[in-house]
Amino acid sequence: MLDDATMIFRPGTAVWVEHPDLAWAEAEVVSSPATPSSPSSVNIVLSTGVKQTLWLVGLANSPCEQAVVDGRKVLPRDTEADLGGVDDMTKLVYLHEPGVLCNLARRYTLNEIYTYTGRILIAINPFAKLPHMYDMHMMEQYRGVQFGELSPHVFAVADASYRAMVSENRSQSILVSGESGAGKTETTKLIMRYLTFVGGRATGDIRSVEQQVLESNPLLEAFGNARTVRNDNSSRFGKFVEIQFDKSGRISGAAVRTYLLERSRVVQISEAERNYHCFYQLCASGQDADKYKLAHPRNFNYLNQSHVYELEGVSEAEQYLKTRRAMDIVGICFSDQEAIFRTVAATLHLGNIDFSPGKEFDSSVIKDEKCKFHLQMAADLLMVDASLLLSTLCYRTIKTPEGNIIKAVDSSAAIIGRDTLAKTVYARLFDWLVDNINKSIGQDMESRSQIGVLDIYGFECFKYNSFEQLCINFANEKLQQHFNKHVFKMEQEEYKMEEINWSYIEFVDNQDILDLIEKNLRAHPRLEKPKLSKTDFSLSHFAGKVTYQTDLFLEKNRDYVIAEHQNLLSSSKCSFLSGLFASHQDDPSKSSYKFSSVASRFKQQLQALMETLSSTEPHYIRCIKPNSLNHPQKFENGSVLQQLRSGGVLEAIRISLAGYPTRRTYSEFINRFGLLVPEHMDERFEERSLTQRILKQQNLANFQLGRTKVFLRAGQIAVLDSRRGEILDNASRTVQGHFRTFI
Ligand code: AOV
Ligand code: MG
Repeated sequence: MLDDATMIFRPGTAVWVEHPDLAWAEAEVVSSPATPSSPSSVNIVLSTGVKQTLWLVGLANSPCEQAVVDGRKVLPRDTEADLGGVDDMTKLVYLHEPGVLCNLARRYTLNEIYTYTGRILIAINPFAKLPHMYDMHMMEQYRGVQFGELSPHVFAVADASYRAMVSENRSQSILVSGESGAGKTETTKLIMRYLTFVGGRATGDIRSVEQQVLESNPLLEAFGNARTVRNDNSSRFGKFVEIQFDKSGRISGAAVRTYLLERSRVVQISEAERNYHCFYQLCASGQDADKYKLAHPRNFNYLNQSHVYELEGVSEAEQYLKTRRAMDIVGICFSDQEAIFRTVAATLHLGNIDFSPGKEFDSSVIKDEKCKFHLQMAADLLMVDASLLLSTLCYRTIKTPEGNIIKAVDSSAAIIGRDTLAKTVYARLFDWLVDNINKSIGQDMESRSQIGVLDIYGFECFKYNSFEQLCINFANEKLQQHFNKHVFKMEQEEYKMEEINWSYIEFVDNQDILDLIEKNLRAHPRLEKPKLSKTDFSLSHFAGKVTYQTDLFLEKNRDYVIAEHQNLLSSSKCSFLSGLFASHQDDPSKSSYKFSSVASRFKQQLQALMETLSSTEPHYIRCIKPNSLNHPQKFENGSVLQQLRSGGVLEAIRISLAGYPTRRTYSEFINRFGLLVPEHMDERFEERSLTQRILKQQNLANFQLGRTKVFLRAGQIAVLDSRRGEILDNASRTVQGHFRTFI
């Protein structure tokens, strides 16, 4: 926000005012506050378009409304801003919330979906295919071109990271974030496509490293993406892909790391959502579906909890073939492919095994003949003994000092056991796919430089927030800290380059909340316990306050395989399946009996990720979802603002505001403000000293003169603009006066 004392509310000044629907609305000052140094109330008139909306939404009685507003909620507006917007926010005359928002909205209308904020790329989801935006010609255009020379583009970021890696021999990372449906995965794929374009060998080999890297995407999406209410192709896991390059800048290997796959979806889906795509693909696969006795998804418990079976514009049968093709390219042999889909089919049959209460107390029996069929099918496909599968589900072994006791479980416990088995098998299958992709593509151990691309869930705040949201938001706090440090460093570098003094910039970081989550949730200003609930707690994250419900925390945090399930699956005659469950027995540190927690594993993974990232030069892409309907050309101010806030873009601007947010080359400055010193404009002037003269003459002191630019503190440019406005007004009045005398 601007420095109140220096903000001048001269009548006629163009301003932004806070607005309940539009976030910020255009207005003009009618009369100044009593004392300019404490502008508690300012009389403004809303601009024509806004008046109309106020009137239509019933906030005003007539379309021409004046209002008295709190002066602290009024910010200066640049009336000379280009209607097409600026391609870099740092070029804005006023770098503040409404300025940023209005710039993005103007650009979005023109299908300019990319905008820079310095080195950060903001990408607004167009929800439509933009012609030629990502074709070969476009990739060629961006190749080797200085960052900032062409219009902002995801290819420009990819190219800058590639060139920096080649020339400086330093690893790079591109961090893509944003809320669900904002376009992270699509952006990540475009980056990978660009990197394989500049770093590929162009051999035409269908199983080249770069093809394998690209094909890992559809494969992981088939098994790890699903339809949610927010996104038809929502990634249900986080992903970090490291592409390795050899000395000559050619791709020589790659590694994929994944984070926190949502396991619960395998057995439970909400209305309007779907299970993982692979289930529907297999059901639509024709011969293969027949082979595994599959039918329409509506026949399976794990799929029919929601009534959405199809996705708009998607043929599951075609997708199945694409997944198979991706498996071929990635190097999964035919027999493994068969085993994978057999396991997927087995999971569906498993979900149809229902239980009824048994004759004895707290026991269960299989419900009916249909369920017996599914039991047999599941056992056949998993290649395990059907009676062992049944007893695994209906009985539990309890260890006692006197020996093992076998105890029957009731039908609801049998169903929970069945679901746990399905989730375990699926999670292992997914991990196997990731491991296999890594083995098949191969790691280049000699590679000294890599480019890592991170596609990770953004900050989440729902009505009901559970364990997953805490993990996700914790990850975002970590990444935010990394981001802030980087933005701060970049600012300092610019000051250093311009040889100005920057030592007194304050920097607030979020270490306190990281400590709070990581170490212990003890009394802390950022922690609140709602009075009416024993189990809830709220955390004030950098992006806003979130209340977490802890009832399922313990259960969701458990990460071990039940001994009976381990025994059953390791007895499978299918070597693929027994392999999935065998390796852990050999490795005592990974013993499936040992209790471990999802949170501790995630924390470790995150730590490793942060270490990797800190050894790289980062590039940031913030994806923004312009509206909740996933429609093109619809820009919702409030929601975009919230995303800019949670993506740290406003934080970056805040850091910038704490220093010298306005920086102009001397000639730009003189073009705009030269008229303040007309007496000097005729002389042959030196730009730097003339700039100094203008600022001194206006009694401004909060500025620094760099080598090529002048740096101004927040609020200074508003003062200059206000003086400039006065001069222009006087000049036009004089002209009008002359004109009147003339006629
Ligand atoms: P996400 O990765 O950020 O969500 P996606 O990358 O899956 O979001 O994007 C969602 C949808 O938006 C895509 O399926 C496309 O239809 C559309 N889209 C995104 N980017 C573009 C683009 N550049 N051009 C055209 N359409 C685009 V999630 O994975 O849900 O957090 O968990
Ligand atoms: Mg995604």
